[in-house]
Amino acid sequence: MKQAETNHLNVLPEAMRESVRLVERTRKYRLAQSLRGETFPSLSISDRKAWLADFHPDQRADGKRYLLVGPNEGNQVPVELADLLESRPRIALTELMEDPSITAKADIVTDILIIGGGGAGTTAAIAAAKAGSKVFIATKLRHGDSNTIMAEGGMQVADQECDSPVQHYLDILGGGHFTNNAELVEALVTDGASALRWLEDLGMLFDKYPTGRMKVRHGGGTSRKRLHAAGDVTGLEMMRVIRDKAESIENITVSDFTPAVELLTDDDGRAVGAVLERINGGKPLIVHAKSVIIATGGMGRLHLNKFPTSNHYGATADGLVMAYRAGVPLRDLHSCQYHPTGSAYPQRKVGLLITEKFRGLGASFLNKFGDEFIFGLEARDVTTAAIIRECQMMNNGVQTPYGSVGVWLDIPLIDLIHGRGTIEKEFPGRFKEFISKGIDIRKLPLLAYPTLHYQNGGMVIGTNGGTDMPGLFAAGEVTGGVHGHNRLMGNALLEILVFGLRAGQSAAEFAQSTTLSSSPGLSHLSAFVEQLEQKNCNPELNGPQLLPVY
Ligand code: MEZ
Repeated sequence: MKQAETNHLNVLPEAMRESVRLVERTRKYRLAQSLRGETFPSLSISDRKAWLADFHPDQRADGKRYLLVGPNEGNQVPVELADLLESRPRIALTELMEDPSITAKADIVTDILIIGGGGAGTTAAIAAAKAGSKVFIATKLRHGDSNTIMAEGGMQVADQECDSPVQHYLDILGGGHFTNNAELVEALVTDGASALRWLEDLGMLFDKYPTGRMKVRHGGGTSRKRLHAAGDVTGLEMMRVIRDKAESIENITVSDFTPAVELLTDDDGRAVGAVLERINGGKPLIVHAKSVIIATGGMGRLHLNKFPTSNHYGATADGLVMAYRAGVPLRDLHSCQYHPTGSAYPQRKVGLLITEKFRGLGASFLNKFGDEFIFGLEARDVTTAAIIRECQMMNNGVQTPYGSVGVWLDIPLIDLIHGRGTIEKEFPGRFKEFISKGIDIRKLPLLAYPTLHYQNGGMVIGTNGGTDMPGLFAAGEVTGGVHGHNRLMGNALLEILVFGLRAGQSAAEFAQSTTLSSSPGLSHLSAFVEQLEQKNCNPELNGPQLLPVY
């Protein structure tokens, strides 16, 4: 082969180069197959079940423990989460727990307190303000810093002629292995088209054909093309318009760098505000509110099972911890999503998301011999199990010089299938990210291995976002039920809109039907600490954790 034709390989160590040459050799067969409209065969149902049971990280016997106290006592959950749910309150809380006169005095009074300034929280704020409420958003980092902005490949909405909300509903239930809350799924798919229109009206720039028609793609486990994207920065673009809208509304105040660390409840067992810590130091802030919405996102930064993560730095399960101590039940916490394609090379990019949209446009999975081993658009949990099996059991993974392993995602195939320039146009974010490390994804496959991506379970909610606790609502990744034990791509961005809007509206209705409480306090927290003591739990951790420990 001529020098110029192989230069793109020089960025890789020799051992990996050899494997890429095999990928390049098999590429023409896969191209021909794709042009004939053929795909690698899907797995049989029995293989799916067996591979999930044997290789999915959720099924590992280690890494979990039983909860000893609280509404989910007796449930097995990941150790890292269990330790936080049963942690001690943060130091700053001690004085407040002992002296109720402190929590009785408010620094901030509002109709609705929203904890979390990502996609779900900000959407809820817009809905609540529209319904006439005064809203205060307390966010841990800056407004918008969240998993929403990390979402790349798109949002599922059944708005095409060949599709329907029913079809979408069936895909979600199947993808979740029928463990979903069907009413929540129905709400999600029913509101899909109006949520999409809402975003368009806010000015979101979706990918479109010159005729103005939306481009739609396949995601894993979907029976129809219904992924609507903005390049490979869909969440970032979504957050741009939602944040701009919220910041233009007078009734919404946003407080950056002030994470909530505990809910305030009253003598009637109602959620009536929260204690906020100031990241930059200083006295905690006491917020009194008529209703509260938790929208704190997920827990990827707990690095369950020691996996890398695609998540934002703020994803430390804070909302789950606060809700749990206040007695709100959680569900499906044993179930997490390990996205099949986290980056596995170079080392500085390990865990970074390589969007599923690459597979939606034809990129295939290959082992170290350049052989395809799984259909690229199986549901996520199955694909993840297949990659781990290929590396661990078959020993067919590609070794990196850092001792890690991965499989190839053959991205250059996309330009061959769809025409030159497609990769740069459809994936501007990832193209720039990797070219900065000398890796040209138009020419080189990327090495991938599963990365911790999403918390499938969370707070139990109803279709209006309400919880068991009066005055407490929740939306987004902090909740459970919509996706059951496995979320399909693109349904998280839809969820934050649909349930953000619903929770915002419902919290506003609740706030309008009530008055501020006269007894905001932390008695639920003292009771929780007492339960820990009764069970001889002696936690070392203080929670919520707020930031990852590295
Ligand atoms: O919904 C997701 O998790 C998503 C859009 C991820 C991706 O692969 O891009």
